[in-house]
Amino acid sequence: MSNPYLCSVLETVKRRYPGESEFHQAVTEVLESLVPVIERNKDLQEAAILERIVEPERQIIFRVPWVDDKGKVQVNRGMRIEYNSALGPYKGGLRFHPSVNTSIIKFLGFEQIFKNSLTGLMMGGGKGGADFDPKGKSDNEVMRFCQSFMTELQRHIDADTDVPAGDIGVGAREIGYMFGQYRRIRNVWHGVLTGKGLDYGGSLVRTEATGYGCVYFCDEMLKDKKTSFEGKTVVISGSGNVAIYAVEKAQQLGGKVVALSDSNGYIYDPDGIKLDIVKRLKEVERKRIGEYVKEVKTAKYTEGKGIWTIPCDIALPCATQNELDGNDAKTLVKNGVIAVAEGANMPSTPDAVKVFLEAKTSFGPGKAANAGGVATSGLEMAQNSQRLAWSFEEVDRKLHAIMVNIHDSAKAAAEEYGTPGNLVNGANIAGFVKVANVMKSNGVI
Ligand code: NDP
Ligand code: 2IT
Repeated sequence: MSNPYLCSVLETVKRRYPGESEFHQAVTEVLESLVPVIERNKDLQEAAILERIVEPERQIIFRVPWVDDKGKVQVNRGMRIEYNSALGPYKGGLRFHPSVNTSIIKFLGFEQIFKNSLTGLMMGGGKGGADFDPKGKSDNEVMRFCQSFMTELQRHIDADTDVPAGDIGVGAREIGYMFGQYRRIRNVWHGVLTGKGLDYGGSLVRTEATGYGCVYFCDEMLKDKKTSFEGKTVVISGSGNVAIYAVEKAQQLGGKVVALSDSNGYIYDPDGIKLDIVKRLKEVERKRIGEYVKEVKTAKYTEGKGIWTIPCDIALPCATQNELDGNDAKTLVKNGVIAVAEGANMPSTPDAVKVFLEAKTSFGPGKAANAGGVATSGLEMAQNSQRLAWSFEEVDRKLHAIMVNIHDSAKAAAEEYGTPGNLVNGANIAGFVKVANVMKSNGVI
C-alpha cells in the first residue's frame, strides 16, 4: 500500500489482533481502495476516521453451555461484534459453524459496515455466531443450543440497538428458536431478529433476497456489457440459502445453471439443475448435495474441490470465504467467464480478485453483490416498526431497486476516484464515504 498513514492503520490492526488472517485480509482490501479518498480529503486523517472505523465499538464473547441428547454437557463459544453504529442499530447475521472464531466474525462485521451503508438504509454493522455445528444435531439439540446462546445474547441486543439475522448454519429454524427465547426472557415482542417466519413478523422475499439480489446485481454488470443471463451457462458454488435462490433467479432470467457444491464435493448437471429436487434435499431433508445424482442419472458428483474447472459464462461463488483462489480464477478466465458476482462474503482470495480485474472480467464484490439479504432485513425491520406486511411484489421491487442503486453508486465512485470499472474500489469507497461523514458530524466517539 502506497499511503504511509493507511499503512500505519493496518500495522496497528495487525499488532492488536495478531494471527487474525481473514480480518487482516478484509481490512487490507478496504484500506487499499481508500488511498485516493484519504489523499483527497485530509480532514479524514485529522479526525482519525480510519483508526476508529477499524476498531469495533464493542466485542462480546460468551460461554454457551447446553446438554446434548445423550445427557452430556457441551460447551461452545458465542460472540457478537458490534462494529459500527454510525448509520443505525448494529445489523448483521449470526454464523453457526465449527470454524467460527474472532477473525472470521470481525472480518464479516467489518465488511457489514460498508455493505449496510451501500443499501441506503439506516443500519450499522455487526456480526456474531458460535463454533457450534448444527450438522447432524437433532432439532431438540439445536433448540437447546439456540436457547442457551440467546439467554446470554439477549442482554446485548434490542430492536433499536442490535438486530441479528441468519448466515451460514442459521436459517428459519434457528431464528425461530432464538426469537422464542428472546421473547420469553425479555417479555417484549418486537423485530429484534430478521429472517423470522412469515407468521411471526418475517418479510416476504427475505428467504430469497440474497440469491435474488446477487443475480440482480450481476444482471446490471451484464447490461454494461450489453448482454444478459439469457442462454448463459452459470456455475454456482454452495447449496445453502444463498446458492438455492441464486439458482432460482438465474433460471428465471434464462440462465442455465449446471453446477452446485457443498464442503464435500460438487454436482454437474449438463441439462441444468432441477431446483425442486435441490430444495427438497437441502431445505426439507437436510441432506448432502451429492444425493442429487441418485435422483438425476445424467448428473455427476465429484468429491472435493474443483467446481471452478467447469466451463461457464457466469460464476457466482455462494459458499464461504476464500473458496476461489488465484488458480481457480485463471481457469475461469481461460474458460471464458465474463462475469463473477459474489453471493458469499469474501469468497475470492486477493489473488483471484486481481486475476478477474486484470482480465476485465466483470467482478461484483460480496459487500455489494450480496447486500440484498441485509437490505431485505432492513425492509423487514421497517415492516415490523409499522406493524404491517408488504406484498411479495412490493418487497421484490424495492430489493431490485436497491441492487441497481448499489451497482450504480459503486460504478460511479470507481469512476470518480480514477479506477473506472473496478467495483471493488467503487463499493468500498461508496460504502465508506457515508459512514465517514456521519462519524465526522457526530464528533469523537
Ligand atoms: P448456508 O448455511 O445456508 O449454506 C452454506 C453453504 O456453503 C453450504 O452449501 C455449505 O456446505 C457451504 N459451505 C460452508 N462452509 C464451507 C466451507 N468451509 N467449504 C465449502 N463449502 C462450505 O449459508 P448461506 O447460504 O446463508 O451463506 C453462504 C454465504 O453467503 C456465506 O458466505 C454467508 O456469509 C453469505 N451471505 C449470506 C446471507 C444470507 O442472507 N444468508 C447474506 C449475505 C451473505 P456444507 O453444508 O458442506 O457446510
Ligand atoms: O452477510 C450478510 O449480509 C448476512 N448474513 C445477512 C445479514 C442480515 O442482517 O440480514
